[in-house]
Amino acid sequence: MVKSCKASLDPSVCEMLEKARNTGVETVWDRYEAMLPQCGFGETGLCCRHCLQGPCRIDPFGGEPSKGICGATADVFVARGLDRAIAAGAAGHSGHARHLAHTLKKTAEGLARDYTIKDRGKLRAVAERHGIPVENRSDDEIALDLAQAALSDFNEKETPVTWAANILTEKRVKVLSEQGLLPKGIDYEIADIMHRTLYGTDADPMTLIQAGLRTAMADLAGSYIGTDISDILFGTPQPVVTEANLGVLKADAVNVAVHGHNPVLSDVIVGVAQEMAAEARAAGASGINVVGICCTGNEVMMRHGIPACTHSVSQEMALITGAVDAVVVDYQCIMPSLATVAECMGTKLITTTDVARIPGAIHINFREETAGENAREIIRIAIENFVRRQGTPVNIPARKSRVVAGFSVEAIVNALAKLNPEDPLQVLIDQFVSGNIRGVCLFAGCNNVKVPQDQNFVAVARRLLKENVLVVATGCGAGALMRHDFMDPSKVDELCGDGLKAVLTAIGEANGLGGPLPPTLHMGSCVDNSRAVALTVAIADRLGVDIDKLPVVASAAEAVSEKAVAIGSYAVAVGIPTHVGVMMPVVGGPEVTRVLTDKVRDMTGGYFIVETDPDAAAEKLLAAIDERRAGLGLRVPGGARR
Ligand code: NFS
Ligand code: SF4
Repeated sequence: MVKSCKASLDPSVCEMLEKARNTGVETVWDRYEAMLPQCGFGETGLCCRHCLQGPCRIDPFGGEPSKGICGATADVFVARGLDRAIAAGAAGHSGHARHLAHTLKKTAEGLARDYTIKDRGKLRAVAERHGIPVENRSDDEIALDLAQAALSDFNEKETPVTWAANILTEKRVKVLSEQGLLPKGIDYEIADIMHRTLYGTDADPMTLIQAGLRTAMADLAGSYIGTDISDILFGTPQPVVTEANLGVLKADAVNVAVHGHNPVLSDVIVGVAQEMAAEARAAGASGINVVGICCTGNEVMMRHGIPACTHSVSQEMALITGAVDAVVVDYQCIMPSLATVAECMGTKLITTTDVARIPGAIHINFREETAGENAREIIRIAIENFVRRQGTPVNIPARKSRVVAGFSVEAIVNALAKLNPEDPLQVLIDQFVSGNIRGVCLFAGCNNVKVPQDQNFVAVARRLLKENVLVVATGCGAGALMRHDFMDPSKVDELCGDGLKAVLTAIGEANGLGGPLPPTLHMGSCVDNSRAVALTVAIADRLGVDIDKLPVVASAAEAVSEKAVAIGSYAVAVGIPTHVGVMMPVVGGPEVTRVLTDKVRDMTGGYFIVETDPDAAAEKLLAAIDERRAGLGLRVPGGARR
């Protein structure tokens, strides 16, 4: 058995990679190696293809050419590139949100029989936040208005996007409005970026950055809508115990991996799989084992305790086990290479949405109106595949980690209420003041093939936990941490500093867990970074200060997707120091780099920390936390740290 490799910190991944190499199956790491050396112009953002006179590239070392053919400078190149990345990310998150809004609408109209309103309390709470009357009204009436309100946030209006203006502190809304960073409409801002980055349009790096941050706020709005409606339709997460890593696959079961993002599909599959267990047993299987990959895995883990198979860069490894009967995808972060790996390994790849078709996959046109039927068809394909694969050996690495997940804001507040029913947030605030909690760090985003998988997440989180920083995580960042036992309560002793240990234990015990909460709190998928914003806003409101005063930081330690760029940018817009652990394709623009890592502080209070060395990144995040502690007049451990 292979214990370690350059590709990943996770021995299971190394084991599967070895198998792939021995059997000649090509993986993401092979393709990365074949790509080296990567283009230095592109890597620093100094390549432009925005018109047909290009491509143009600028010398990153200040030599010639120093401008594009049209005269665009390095800063214009990188600002335009950044803007388009943010727009693409916002389009992804808000496309997901729009899908959910339509599902909610169809549910309320009685057109989607396989969906119900699971969390009536949240429906009412969200409706009230958006000024929708709830008194003496049916769920369906409220849901219809809410779906309509969400959909109308996509278009340009006289007033700003409500899912941006209604979810923040009053002070933050004022700051954003003064800086021109409140989006007018989600689709409007995305289209505005495409307009201003068109050949010969905006050539001022500052207005380009401003538009980028405004569109990032539209990304937050889309994400927030995604979380709100998912909770309403599928339930608001509460703590669940489950497991993670390739070891959750079962050789004798029909293994169905749900991959992608939207619970509209995966939540129904989870339900249908339970109903169809007998059919699987009749085919000789021990049952149907639904496992998650990437963010849809996080969605069903948070709500149903479905185990996580793997995340992000190691998605091919799930198939390399030979045990996955079907991998069912909706959209986003699905490597096209899955089609080839699936073919080699005898897995059925099933695509389900029109925006994400993959040649070689079976396509099932998943619609809300026929959701149950579609899900049954998918499970049946998986059962047939199970029958076919009997007799072929499978290799499932044994390793798996215990995971306690499900920490929605509602769940966190409930847990705190056991210690202080009148004022749950006061519990956290007292611990901030005492220094038992030094600050909060959100780990988010992906695994990047350029970084040994999980290395940056694990190194930074390990250091911060020892320094009593409360760690919350989402997306594939949560995936990284759960694979290395950071969500196993029994690891609190080993991983956390004494102050944090005391807090996690007190909360855990008050909640009858007979021990601490896990070292890091899993808040959900990437759209659920909205939950981290909501928690931060609640704390800020409770203290009567704005977000940019709080000792709260974020880290996308191994970012990949343009969605991660959009998330990082909204984190900066709402006032949070945000670490990115891979090279951003903006560093070729000196002025833009200066603005994003420094000057933007004057606008929003947040800023980017671009640092590829994880130890240095941890130090910088701690320094950012301590600077804010000092600003609030709170004790800084070990005196002034800088
Ligand atoms: Ni976020 Fe989630 Fe993962 Fe990255 Fe992709 S699945 S939405 S983008 S890779 S964290
Ligand atoms: Fe070159 Fe300007 Fe065209 Fe970009 S927009 S490809 S810099 S001429």
